[in-house]
Amino acid sequence: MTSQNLARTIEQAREAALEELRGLTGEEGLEEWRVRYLGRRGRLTAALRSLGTLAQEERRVVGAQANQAKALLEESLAQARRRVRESRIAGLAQEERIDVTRPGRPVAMGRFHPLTRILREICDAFESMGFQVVEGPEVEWDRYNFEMLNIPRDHPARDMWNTLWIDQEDDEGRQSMLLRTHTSPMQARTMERVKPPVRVIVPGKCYRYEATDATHEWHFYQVEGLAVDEGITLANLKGTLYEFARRLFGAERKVRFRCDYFPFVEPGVEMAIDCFACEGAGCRICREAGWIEILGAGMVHPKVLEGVGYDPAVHTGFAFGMGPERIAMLKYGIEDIRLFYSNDLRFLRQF
Ligand code: FA5
Repeated sequence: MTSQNLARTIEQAREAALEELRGLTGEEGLEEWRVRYLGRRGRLTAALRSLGTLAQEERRVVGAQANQAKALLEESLAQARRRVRESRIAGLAQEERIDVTRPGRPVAMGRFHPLTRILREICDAFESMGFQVVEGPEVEWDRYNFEMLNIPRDHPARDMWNTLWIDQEDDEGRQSMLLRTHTSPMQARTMERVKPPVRVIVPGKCYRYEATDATHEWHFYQVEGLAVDEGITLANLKGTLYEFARRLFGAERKVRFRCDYFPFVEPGVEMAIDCFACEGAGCRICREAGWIEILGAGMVHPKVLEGVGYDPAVHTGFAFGMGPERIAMLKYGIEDIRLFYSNDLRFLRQF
């Protein structure tokens, strides 16, 4: 190649490169451009390599021209890279701009389910009187749910608890496993494990084969209480439950105890409070009775104590069981128990 031709080739490559560079806006395009003109096989590099074919004087002149062109393209590339980077940053800033004067988005606040609230209130009241919270299995043996509670097989008292049985037979081919119908099995389980004194409170889910209506669910909570020690009397039971009723329903509450029957207590009682809505005068909440029943209770039956190896001549105790759904219904004025389990936010947001 003559020196004139080579000088023209360099000139053309330089012009074409600068022209092309002006139209490039992305980093990838710039890299391709660099390879095409300044890379090992690039147009300008090829021209520089041909310098060796020229006479010395010509090589000096054209070589200087080629080096200038190379320096110019390198400088232009650096500038183009700066330009592309700056415009990318400007674009990002535009996209992510925060308008600090705009009102914030509302934060969705969670809250406790009304049953969680009432369970905590009940447990807190007893914990402050020295009771310990324990929990037990919802799938239970017949032995704990009935037998150890003085309700032998085929005893008519079993009809008080409509039972959901699990397919599990004992050696005699009789069903032996069930969904617990109350939290009372934890009385026997607790006493089997520890020696007196015992003071426990047991919140937990129970299941019964029952049709649902405004006051009945087939699954519901209970809170069981048990206190066993030397010299515990019915007076202790009354005092403890009276204090509980006052904490939950107000300091001016009165309580009423009447006889009731549960096979695992003797004597057995039901406890009612005077209606906190009408102060006992009679209203819709207490169904004109002036009193509202809130739980079953009694002195632990000697047979139950014997069954777990306690000596009823030395140790006595009281037990009680209540339904927190019904207590929450009274306290918050809820008319249908099914609302607790319907997951309706319009209901839940009121608590
Ligand atoms: C019992 O289950 C006894 N274990 C309570 C007890 C414990 C007595 C310790 C003595 C000593 P009862 O079946 O009455 O008793 O149930 C107790 C409470 O559970 C009821 O007062 C009620 O509030 C709640 N309850 C019972 N069945 C249902 C149901 N289907 N739906 C909602 N709550 C229920």
